[in-house]
Amino acid sequence: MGTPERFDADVISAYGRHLLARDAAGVLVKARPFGRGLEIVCGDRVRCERDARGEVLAMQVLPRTSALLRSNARGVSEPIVANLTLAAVVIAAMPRPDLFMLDRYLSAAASTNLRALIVVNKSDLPLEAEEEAGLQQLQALGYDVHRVGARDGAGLEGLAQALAGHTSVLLGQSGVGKSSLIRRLAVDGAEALTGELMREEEGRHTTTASRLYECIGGGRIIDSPGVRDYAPSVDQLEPASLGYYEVQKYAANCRFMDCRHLNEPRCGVRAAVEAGEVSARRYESYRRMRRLYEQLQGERAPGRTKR
Ligand SMILES: Nc1nc2c(ncn2[C@@H]2O[C@H](COP(=O)(O)OP(=O)(O)OP(=O)(O)O)[C@@H](O)[C@H]2O)c(=O)[nH]1
Ligand SMILES: [Mg+2]
Ligand SMILES: [Zn+2]
Repeated sequence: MGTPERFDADVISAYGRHLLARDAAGVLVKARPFGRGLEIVCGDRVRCERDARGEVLAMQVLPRTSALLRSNARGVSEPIVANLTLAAVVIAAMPRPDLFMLDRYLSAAASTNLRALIVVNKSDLPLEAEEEAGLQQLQALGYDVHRVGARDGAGLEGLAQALAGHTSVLLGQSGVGKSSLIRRLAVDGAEALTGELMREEEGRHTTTASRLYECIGGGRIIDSPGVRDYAPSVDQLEPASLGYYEVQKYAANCRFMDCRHLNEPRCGVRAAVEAGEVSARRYESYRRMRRLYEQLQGERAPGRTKR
């Protein structure tokens, strides 16, 4: 037998040790990682080898331009998706949004210089006043909020335009309609199974693995499984502001350079909260994030390093 055929491919989906990749010609190939040490996620680019029996092995993960990480329960960082340029966090009136979780996604994105935007799906269902106010505060901070309806198609052109040219990921709680949006936004999105489709059969369908699609407006879009919670990676969080823009801004007024903006005297961030320039909810969110950050750092066994 001659030397194995070598080629690079994009990972469309990774589920356990099952990889679906696309080669330069656009052909989908099934592959599996070579050895145990490779951590391959949706969006990765891998160097492959096809052996004599036609089996494809991913030998190496090519350097990532970016990755969104999470902390697992032990405080260890794990990649969720790779090589993305934009994180779109999806919320909806149902299930009831967790704005603190939204903040944690936004702070992870900001900490890693990833563009972030907020998608409010199910525009046919109104949000509670409290959540509406929270969104307006985020908008005032500079986050774009897209109000869309996957069911009736409202606002989707604007969203497709915002995603054009990006590799984006849809993130958020289970049931907010990420896969339903993919079915509208991706040229090849018909395969995205949504709760609605499955209801005809039995129960609800929930996405089990991230999958990359081609976006109608250009660019690529990744559907991801819904989550109950999200904890950013301590390796990725910007330690001073934790990715909270208003903290970054008002920290310039703090008395101490290493102020954590909790109980320190003459804190510029707390002063801004008292003056009504920073929202009390976002400040509370920052405090929770600071506690989470310190807890995750503490939970790490000494000497444990990122895999
Ligand atoms: N009323 C309303 N319902 C919607 C809309 N978009 C999606 N849904 C419904 O929301 C439910 C969940 O949709 P999915 O697309 O499966 O949600 P998901 O975010 O992909 O869920 P996971 O895969 O579990 O993370 C389905 O019953 C959809 O029909 C909308 O614009 N309006
Ligand atoms: Mg889904
Ligand atoms: Zn401070």
